[in-house]
Amino acid sequence: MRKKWIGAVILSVVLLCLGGCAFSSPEELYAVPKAAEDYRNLQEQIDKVRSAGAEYAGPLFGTNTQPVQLMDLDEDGVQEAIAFFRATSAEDPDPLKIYIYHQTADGTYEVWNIIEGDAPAINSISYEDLDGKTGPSGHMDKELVVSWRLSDKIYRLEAFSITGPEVETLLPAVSYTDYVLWDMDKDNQKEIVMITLNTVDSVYQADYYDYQSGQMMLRSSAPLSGKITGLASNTKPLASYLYNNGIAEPAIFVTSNLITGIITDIFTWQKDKLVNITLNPSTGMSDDTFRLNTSISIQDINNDGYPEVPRPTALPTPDAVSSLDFWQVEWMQYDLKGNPTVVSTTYYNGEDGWYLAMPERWQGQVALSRLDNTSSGERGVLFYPYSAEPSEGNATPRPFLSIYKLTGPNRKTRANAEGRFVLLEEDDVIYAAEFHTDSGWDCGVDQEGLKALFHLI
Ligand SMILES: [Ca+2]
Ligand SMILES: [Ca+2]
Ligand SMILES: [Ca+2]
Repeated sequence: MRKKWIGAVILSVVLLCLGGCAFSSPEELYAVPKAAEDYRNLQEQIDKVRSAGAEYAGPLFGTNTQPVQLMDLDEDGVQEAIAFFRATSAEDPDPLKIYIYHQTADGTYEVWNIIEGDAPAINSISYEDLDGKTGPSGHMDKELVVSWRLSDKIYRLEAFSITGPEVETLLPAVSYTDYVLWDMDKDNQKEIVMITLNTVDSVYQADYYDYQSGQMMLRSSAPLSGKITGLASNTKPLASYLYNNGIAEPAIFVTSNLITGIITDIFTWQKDKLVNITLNPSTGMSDDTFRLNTSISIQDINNDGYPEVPRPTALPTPDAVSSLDFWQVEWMQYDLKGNPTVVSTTYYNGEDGWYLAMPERWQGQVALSRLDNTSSGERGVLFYPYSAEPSEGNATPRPFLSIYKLTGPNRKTRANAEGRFVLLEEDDVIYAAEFHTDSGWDCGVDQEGLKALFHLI
């Protein structure tokens, strides 16, 4: 077979520069290093397209952004080459071209097909099995899912099946806001779930496209929460699982902005329908997942493989002025009916990159404040005993615990200063803590206990 690796990379550099592409390294242009002869054969074909008036135009986002990608689309054991170009002529009505090359038995490449698009750029490309068909190798062959980028906010999704020199359109271009490929119905093929937010026509929904008799068919739709203003910019739609009676159920978590905060809709496939399991039918909103704090993301906080949705509540400060600086977070797991369970409660310090699992007896009983000394590389959080009832007299509250993030020189000395002990040490950061016995409150946790409660984000 074609396994002449030696010298391939060096030769590639030379050939690429000869090809007139002095700006990009071969790693940027090619998905996988290739044997020298194969590379030359492919480059010959690519040069033909370029010299006829085209430039490289790889997808802008996603995991596959090189302008030349190698992928065994038909699963016959030989990789196809997929090359992305933009015609330089302004006359071309379909300037974007996706060339699909097949490697023949003698090692040369021939054009199998060309997919063309009328858009300024390709947003992303994915190779996934959508139709459940297998290639000669017995593995599932791969379909092409292309996102055409019409503008900053307008994308169209199109899916193609490549069976030898034949290209079939499985999904004609559909406008969308975001999409996820995920096996929602557990038949080992991925479906397309498209999220559409159209504030002009008030369309806020998720659409489920599944393969049926040669097409990706729209089989079911479910509403997102009403009143959303857009998808959250720091949390992409997440394809994962719910834990339901001991079984992992596929689910998609979509987090969106509201004027006052964020909200998460969770979609599952149940009884041949796409269901927004968190949606409260009487309000049209996933009220239970609403949160003011937009900076704490969905994550698998307890490392059990299932993501949890954060439910943050502001913690008080010692002078009882509720601030929005300190957050206690209940981490919620949802079952298929949309019923939540709290799997963990933490004080979450996103700024300093750590969180502390909150012992039950602390909940509702502690207040927090900061003591930062940035010039010496010290960021501290102080924990105080707290009662919602106003206390008698004006005694200054004393903290029962301090947790420090220490950086800079002599951090080791500071971590081991009188009363302090190390919680966790990294390359250039030490997390340390100190119990203060004069607070008058027994927090019920010792050094080892605190180390067990302390985690990095
Ligand atoms: Ca192939
Ligand atoms: Ca499926
Ligand atoms: Ca989890």
